[in-house]
Formats: sequence, structure tokens, C-alpha cells
Amino acid sequence: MSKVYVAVIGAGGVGKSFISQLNAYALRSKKYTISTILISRSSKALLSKDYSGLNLTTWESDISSSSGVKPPSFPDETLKFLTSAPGPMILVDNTSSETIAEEYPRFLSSGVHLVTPNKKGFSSSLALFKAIYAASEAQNGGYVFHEATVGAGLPVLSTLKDLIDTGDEIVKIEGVFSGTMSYLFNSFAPLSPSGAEKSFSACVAEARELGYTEPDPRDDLNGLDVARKLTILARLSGLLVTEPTSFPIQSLIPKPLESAASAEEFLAGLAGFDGEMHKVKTTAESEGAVVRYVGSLDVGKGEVSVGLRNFDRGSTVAGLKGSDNIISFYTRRYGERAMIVQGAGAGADVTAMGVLSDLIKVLERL
Ligand code: NHO
Repeated sequence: MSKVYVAVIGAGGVGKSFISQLNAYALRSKKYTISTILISRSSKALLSKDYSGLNLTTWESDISSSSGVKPPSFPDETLKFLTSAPGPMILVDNTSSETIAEEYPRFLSSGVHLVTPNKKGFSSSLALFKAIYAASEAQNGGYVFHEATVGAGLPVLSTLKDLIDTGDEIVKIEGVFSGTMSYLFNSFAPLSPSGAEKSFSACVAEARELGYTEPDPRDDLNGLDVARKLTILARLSGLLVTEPTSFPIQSLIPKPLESAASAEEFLAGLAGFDGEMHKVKTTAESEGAVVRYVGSLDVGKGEVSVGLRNFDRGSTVAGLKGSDNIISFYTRRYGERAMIVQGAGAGADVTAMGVLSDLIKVLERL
């Protein structure tokens, strides 16, 4: 059995689910002994100072008890602790912290492997993106995998890599990349309307109550989450966009509500703009189409865009259900019919699955 060490930073929705999946994997693995030596939240952490490993069944009560200590400082103490492990070390960043992402190159250069659903490192400045890959590809650099940064557990980045590595040519990638936006438009402009029509603001409020949106829905409606995903896909396809804001992003936040003081104030004001979204919806309907929020990347033309588009009622995008994502790869080999990846694209369990499958990829390469 090979012994491998794992450190988990961030134990919120995805982090908790990841730890539970990791525990189950470790128990059934006949090949690897996995020792988790750090679980860190913003203000409390569990450390296995002798590297023997934490108890992944009781960690939640342990971290809130006297066993929970102040997290080691980041990056210095954390890096020292990780690089002193007596075997291969995998860092799992389950936060959305930019500060942590900025230190990825240092950890990778020190031979620490990295898996993460955190989009920041790969979709902020191009310099950071390049530094991460340069550190990983240098001699003795750690492996880096971030499948869950696009489409949660769906095989989006691994599919893109396989297409490129086997010599296919990416022409265009497009689809619905946000579980929140998918849910929102599938209920606002359904393919088969049933009963009373719902206003856009009512759909946003409902999506928020069901936990599909960020606590402040503006963080979904501004389109930046989708823009970050498109930035990652563009860069991995060879289109080196400089920032996630360097291409057109259609925000669904009415200008006057950008500065609303709270999510509640925003939602209350949104009803005043329902007429505009209703018009968008009925215009699409009059053309036999439905409106959806999509991202599109044209590698040949070097264009990326994020926003509303009308889709023919018979199209696959129009037929999406719930909060599903759909990503179509148009390539030289697959042609106009595209290779399509579709399924749940948001939620803690499916995102954690993407993170764990990346960790297994690292194990298989050690
Ligand atoms: P949480 O629940 O806020 O958890 C983050 C935790 O990190 C918190 O407990 C916080 O205290 C801790 N933390 C922050 N800074 C820290 C620090 N310096 N040290 C230690 N701990 C720290 O967030 P989630 O939902 O668990 O998300 C975790 C990461 O996964 C984020 O980077 C998020 O962007 C990413 N992610 C989540 C989802 C999802 O469904 N929850 C998805 C992808 C990636 O596929 C999903 C998706 O795209 C959803 C999207 N909104 C959509 O399509 O609609």
C-alpha cells in the first residue's frame, strides 16, 4: 500500500461533501493508505502533527471541540507543514479564496500536488494562470487538476484535454455553464409552460429560497461566474484571454439595482424590471424559440461572449431540465453535430465528486 498525505483547506458545502467522499474512498482503497493531516476552516483547524492522520468520521465535532486549533499561517507555516510530510502530499483547496490561489505556484514548485474547484487561480490574471502551469510543469513540480472549476463533476476539462491531446482541433465551445442560470431560465421560460406564468423576479426569489443562487443573487446574475468558466476553457484551448472581464458579459442586474444595499433590497427592486425580461421572453416565443443564458467561445475567431440567446424549441439547449449544464464541443472531428456533455452542473456532492476524481488522477500518477 502506498502512503499519501492530504491537506484540506475550506470545509464548507463542497469541502464537507469532499471529506465524506474521501473517507469512503480511503476505506475501500486497496492500493493507497490516505492520511489526512490538515482540515482547515477560516478560523479553526485540525492538524495531525505526527502525520498519522485525522479521523474523517468525527472531524466535524472534533474541529468545534478543544481539538480545533488556530489554523497554521498561510502560506508560510502551511507550506512548511505540508512539505515536511514523509511522502507525497496533495493540497485540496475547497475555498473560493484569491489569496490562497495566488500561492499555488509556490506550493506546486515545492512538489505539493493540487486539486481544487476554486476558479480564482485559473480565471483571474493570465500571469497567475501561466505561473501555475509553469510551476507544475517544471522539474519536480506538483500535478494540478481543477475539473470542478467548470461543470462541477461533469467531465468537461478532461474531455477538452483528451480532444486536444489526440490532435483534434477545437472550433467552438458553447453551452449553459451555470446551474443557477439554468434553473432560472428553465423555470422563467419553460419549454412546456404549465399553469400560471412566473415573473423573472419571482423566479429569482424562488431559486434563492431553494438554495440555487449565491446568498446575494447578484453574484450569479452579473454573469461573472460564467465568464470565469469561459476564461478557463478559452485559456486551455489556447486562447489566452487576459482577464475574465476582457470580453462581453451581459449582466442581468438592472443598472439602478447594482448599488442596492442588500440582497433583500435588490430582490424587492427587481420586480420593477419584470416588464423588460417579459419582453425578452415573448420576443423569443414569437420566433418559436426560448431564451437561455449561455457562454460561447469561438477559437478560430478568438471571440468569447456570455449572455442571453434565443434557442430553437427543438434544440438540446432548450430541452435542458432543472439546474443542468450542457457543454457542446464543436471540433474538426466531431463537426457541426458536436460532442456534448450534459448533466447536473452545480451542488456540493457533484462538485466534490469532481475534486475527488482529480485526487484519484494524482494518485494514479504517483
Ligand atoms: P462555501 O460553502 O462558502 O465554503 C467555502 C469554505 O471555505 C467556507 O467554509 C470558508 O470559511 C472557507 N474558507 C474561506 N477562506 C478560507 C481560508 N483562507 N482558510 C480556510 N478556510 C477558508 O463554498 P462552496 O460552495 O463549498 O464552494 C467551495 C469552492 O468550490 C468555491 O471555490 C466554489 O466556487 C467552488 N465551486 C462550488 C460549486 C457549487 O456548486 N457549490 C461549483 C463549482 C465550484 O459547479 C458548481 C458551480 O459552478 C455552481 C455555480 N454557482 C453555478 O453553476 O450555478
